[in-house]
Amino acid sequence: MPENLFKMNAKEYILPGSRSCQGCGLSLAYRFALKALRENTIVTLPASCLCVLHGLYPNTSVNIPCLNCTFASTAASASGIVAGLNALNKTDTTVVAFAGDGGSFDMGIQSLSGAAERGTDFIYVSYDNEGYMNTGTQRSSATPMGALTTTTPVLTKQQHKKDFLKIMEAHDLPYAATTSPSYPIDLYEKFVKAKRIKGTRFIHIHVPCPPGWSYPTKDTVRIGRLAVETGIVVLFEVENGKLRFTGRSRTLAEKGNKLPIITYIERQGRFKKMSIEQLSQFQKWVDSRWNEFLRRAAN
Ligand SMILES: Cc1ncc(C[n+]2csc(CCOP(=O)(O)OP(=O)(O)O)c2C)c(N)n1
Ligand code: SF4
Repeated sequence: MPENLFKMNAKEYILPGSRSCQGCGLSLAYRFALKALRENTIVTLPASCLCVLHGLYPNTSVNIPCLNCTFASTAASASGIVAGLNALNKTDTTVVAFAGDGGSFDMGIQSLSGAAERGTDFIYVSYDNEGYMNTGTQRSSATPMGALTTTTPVLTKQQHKKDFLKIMEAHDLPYAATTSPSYPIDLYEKFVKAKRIKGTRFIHIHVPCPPGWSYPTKDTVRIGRLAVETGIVVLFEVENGKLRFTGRSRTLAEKGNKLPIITYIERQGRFKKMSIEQLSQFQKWVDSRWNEFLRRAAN
């Protein structure tokens, strides 16, 4: 395991010329994930910002094999690739499905649930920029309460984010984890570990998005860190049902010094119409989830 960034795989799998926005949290996350996965990886992905990052045929900015699939079939296409590799007796290839929150929390959930129930041998990654960003910032079930989107333009989103990890945990996975590109070593280590495990592995990555969240492009890493510092995003992994905090979240859990969520909210234009009532509801929701994590990690 690398103790610092210089100990990571030095090879780059995203080439110059990616079409993602300046300051994109997804491109950071993808860069470190591919470094951890290395060669002998096949990625399947639906329409999304990741698809845009990959580029337009016949050009691509990514030098690993990939399949473009439809939203509803992401995990089903991974199952097909796994079956094909098995038929060819190729046991050294890692199959990875990489979809956005819209493609996972909303549109891809049924094929993902089916593949997870069958224990398909693949890694499913849900990268979460908390909206349908590629098509112009529409609300998804992963958008947090109080955020403005183009489909919640006046009153902001009224519901809390869907707890997708709980849904995935209900499938009794051998490995499920959350991570953030603001903590690249945490992210890298989780992919290295997931690659070694058999069966369906699930990784959720919180990826800050400057145009969708309305903050300066230079602040991506800071915004991702504040999400963790406030406990809105909790870094953890669940192996065979046992939850453990990782990285910065472990320190916060030990020291009990997480920040109030306003330090994260006030830096993003998407929350500019959030009401005081919503702010207080959001804080209560974060505190209650955090306490639940503390209880689970103690058992
Ligand atoms: C069945 C279907 N519905 C709608 C679209 C249009 N579409 C393309 S990308 C996208 C947004 C995807 O959002 P998400 O999965 O969260 O990924 P992001 O764009 O945020 O990376 C939509 C709605 C489509 N390609 N296929
Ligand atoms: S819209 Fe957001 S997630 Fe999509 S490429 Fe731009 S910064 Fe990245």
